Amino acid sequence: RQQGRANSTTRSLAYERLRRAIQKSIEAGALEPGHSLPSERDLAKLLSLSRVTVRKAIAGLVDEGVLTQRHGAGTFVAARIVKSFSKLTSFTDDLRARGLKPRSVFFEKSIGEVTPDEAMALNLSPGAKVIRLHRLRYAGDEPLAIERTTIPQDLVADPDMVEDSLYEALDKTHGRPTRALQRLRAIAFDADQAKLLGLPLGSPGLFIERRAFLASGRVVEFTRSFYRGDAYDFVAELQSDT
Ligand code: 16G
Repeated sequence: RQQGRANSTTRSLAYERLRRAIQKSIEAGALEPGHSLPSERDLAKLLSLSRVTVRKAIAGLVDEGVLTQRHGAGTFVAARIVKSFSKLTSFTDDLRARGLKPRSVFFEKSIGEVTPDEAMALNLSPGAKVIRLHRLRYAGDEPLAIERTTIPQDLVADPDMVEDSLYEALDKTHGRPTRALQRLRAIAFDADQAKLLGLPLGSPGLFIERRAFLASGRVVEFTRSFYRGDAYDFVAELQSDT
């Protein structure tokens, strides 16, 4: 028993050391955001550590949001995106500003009749036609968000005008929105969302609802975004009332 206790103490120290070493490499820029780590087995071999030690160190960093794991793809250095909560930007703008490559996979790009909810959000009459987009949004190969957008059809006549970015399509038609109202709420991803984003069931997410207005005052988009909680920081400058 004595022997067992000694071993487990040594192991817990080794795991702490490895955890700190990985953290330091990230801070020093030797391990860059988005880069993958060697497999558990390779790391154990490389560092002459047990797989239990490696697994524990990695699990701790995943819990802290320093590393992320995607099923079947491995472990990555988490790339947190810092986004202003008071600037009206697009997903594409946010990623390009950080040197990342925005990409979308569309599940839906269609024209249909407005639902009561959408009509209220977009100030449309019942029966009006809308364009619907349902997209999984990536930075390179990493999925970051799921978005469902509804736009009045008369503003972007053809859904195929949205190749990847909605705001770039608006640049070519009525211009981008100049104002927006936005609500943010914490959620846990459901099974379908977690699967799309390659995250464990119940992972935290940020639900963000946006109604954006053109300079004319018309509502141009009603979007429900589901951003990965482990990938985004929202920041804002605050001012006191006095
Ligand atoms: C952002 C917006 C979303 C907008 C999209 C347009 C948030 C929370 N949501 O994701 O409302 O529709 O950008 O981006 O910021 P796009 O021009 O790349 O399609």
